[in-house]
Amino acid sequence: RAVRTVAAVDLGAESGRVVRATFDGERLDAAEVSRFAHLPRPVDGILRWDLAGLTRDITAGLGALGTDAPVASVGVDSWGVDYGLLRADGTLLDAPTCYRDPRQLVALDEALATVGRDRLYRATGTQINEINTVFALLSDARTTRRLDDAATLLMLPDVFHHLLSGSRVTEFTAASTSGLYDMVGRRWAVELAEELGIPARVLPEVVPAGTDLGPVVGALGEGPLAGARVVAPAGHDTASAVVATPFTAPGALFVSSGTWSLVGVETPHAVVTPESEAANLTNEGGVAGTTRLLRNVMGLWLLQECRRAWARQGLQLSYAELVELAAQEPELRSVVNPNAPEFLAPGDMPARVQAYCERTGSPVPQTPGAVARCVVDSLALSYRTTVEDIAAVTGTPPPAVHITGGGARNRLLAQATADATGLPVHCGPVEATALGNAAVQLVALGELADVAEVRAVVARTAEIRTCSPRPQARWEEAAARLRQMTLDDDRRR
Ligand code: LFR
Repeated sequence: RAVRTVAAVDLGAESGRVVRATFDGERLDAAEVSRFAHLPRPVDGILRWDLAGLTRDITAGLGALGTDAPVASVGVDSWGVDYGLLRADGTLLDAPTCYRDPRQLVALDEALATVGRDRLYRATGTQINEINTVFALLSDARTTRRLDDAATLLMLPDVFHHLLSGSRVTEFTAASTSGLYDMVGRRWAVELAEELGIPARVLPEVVPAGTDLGPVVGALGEGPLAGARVVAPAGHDTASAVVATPFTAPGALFVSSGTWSLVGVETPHAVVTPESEAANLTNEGGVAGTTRLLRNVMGLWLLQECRRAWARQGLQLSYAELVELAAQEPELRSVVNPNAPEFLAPGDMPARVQAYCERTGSPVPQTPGAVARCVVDSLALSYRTTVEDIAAVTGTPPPAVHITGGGARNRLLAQATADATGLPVHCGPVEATALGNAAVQLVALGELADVAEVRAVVARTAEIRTCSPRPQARWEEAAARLRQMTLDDDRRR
């Protein structure tokens, strides 16, 4: 059987990569062709992504694919919620804004005052979270003139699909992160947009994952991508990661672990009930009609921001060194609510963790190892309370946990997750997102049958490590403390 090659562009909030994926009928392998760091910066008073830099780095990465093996197709996935705006002539209006801008919290309050929490949740099935697109658009409408000239909104992966092929549509999984898409009715929540003063005319046609968006155009269409199609994968990175999660049992929990930890289960339908609303669980679109019922738990962002803060003070610690130091610290000494609002924006994260401990009466962690231990334990505890909330809403406790993404390398976090949840934790694949992106392209090309086959192929190809739980009463007590802190933080919001 001939080997099929596709290119997956996977954009994370801190770095992006271009991956060459090959399928030989047995194995699905991913080889990184290039990786590039990027950072949002303020432009015109709003934190924005470096669109020009990303475009340059993606173009260079695709150029480096080489011409040895023909590339059948290319697709882009990225973090959710952010978007670009096209003018009527198809040019991009300006650089896409970043969901970590404090303007979004202001807009969230305005939306709550305008239509209320129930309306926002019931019209969409999306958790109320300041990062959602709807709040950025509300802020655009009320504080800028951006929307005056905007003809079409494209979710971020589709901004790059547009640059590659000229397409002007948005893929479903990406649209589902907006907080403006009705996950039950499967259409834009047009009425909600209008009630909020967001012009519904900018909301584009939505297409399913696996849609052929046309040939690669322009200079790129003449290099390694000559003859290649642009095929929309599951544009939302979390959706791509879950496609390539080799679940060992029905109803198992996924933790897609990168900048964020997305903690949830795959369900056949959106779950929009008073219970899911009270638990603020979100419904995100998956491939082949599925939904992910999940919560955004803070992720490795906390450790990455800590590393950046220490580096500014002259202390360079690799990620692995930091985890090593944390492993030497006693567990559960200090616990924070990792989802507290003060941890969202970039800044001096060790100081914020210390201040949180001080305020809530935990011993204040003094060393990098102690701060990192506190973060790891707190994340694991937050996974546990999310498991409990999901089980209460679905009525089915998950039998196991699958951690994918960069966090699947962190053994300390995996063991803490097993201990906190009392469940076996399977780690891997680390490159789930790129594999899932490629796999959906391969399904569209007719090389793989469906998601079940994708998962079977990933299970045979990837290296999966399992941690067994060592349940202890201390995790119970700590989880109760986390629940209390979460209630207090929600009251402070
Ligand atoms: C993960 C992710 C989450 C989304 C957050 C912000 O990378 O896509 O799913 O909620 O980033 O976009």
